[in-house]
Amino acid sequence: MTARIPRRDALKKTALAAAAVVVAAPRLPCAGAQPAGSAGAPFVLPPLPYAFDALEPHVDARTMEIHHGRHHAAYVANLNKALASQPALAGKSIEDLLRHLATVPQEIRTAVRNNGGGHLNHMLFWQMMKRGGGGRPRGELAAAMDRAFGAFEAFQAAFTRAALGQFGSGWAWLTFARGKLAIEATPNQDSPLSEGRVPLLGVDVWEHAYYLKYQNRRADYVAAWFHVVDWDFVAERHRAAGR
Ligand code: MN3
Repeated sequence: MTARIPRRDALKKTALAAAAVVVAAPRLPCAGAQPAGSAGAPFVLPPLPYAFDALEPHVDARTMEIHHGRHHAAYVANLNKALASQPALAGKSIEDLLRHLATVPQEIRTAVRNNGGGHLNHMLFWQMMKRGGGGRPRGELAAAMDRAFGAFEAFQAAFTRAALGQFGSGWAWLTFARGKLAIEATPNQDSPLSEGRVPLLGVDVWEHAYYLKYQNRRADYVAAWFHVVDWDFVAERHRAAGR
């Protein structure tokens, strides 16, 4: 009996330490600066900035666990594998690589486009969501969105149309370039950065992002996903991109 108490304490401490790691995980800086270790190959899988179940019930814990721990991890591993043959690219940020895909040697360009895009898209995606998110943007972003789309509801409808209209795997985005906000969709893991636009908000519409909970009901997933959007993060990216 007495022997069990220290063991339980030890287990409790281990659980607390693990929780502390999740809680203490720094939010990645947006636009430009990358955390040490993400600045160039080899790239690392950043920890989720919250627990797997933080976005329940809208995005389920099991999906988050597989999506982050397997899908995102695989993009990072395959990106590093591709870059291993190109020491000249070491030290380039993922944004640099994707912005200037044409300068990436042809033999690894598709791998960088797919896996590098997958890495950056998911790093952003985790940060674009939070527990207790949703609602509407505020401040300057809200004003800019009203100017661009008329009203938040009109933005939401157009963004949802882009997400549902993306045939097969891809993303729908709110992007920013040359002072203008736009809604667009990209196939696969293509980044708007490769087209010269800054992704401010994106929803992953690959089936791996929603199939466990929503099966073929992508529309239900997108509608639920709006409840976890971190508009403060989006506003920060908008500000950093130059408004
Ligand atoms: Mn995904």
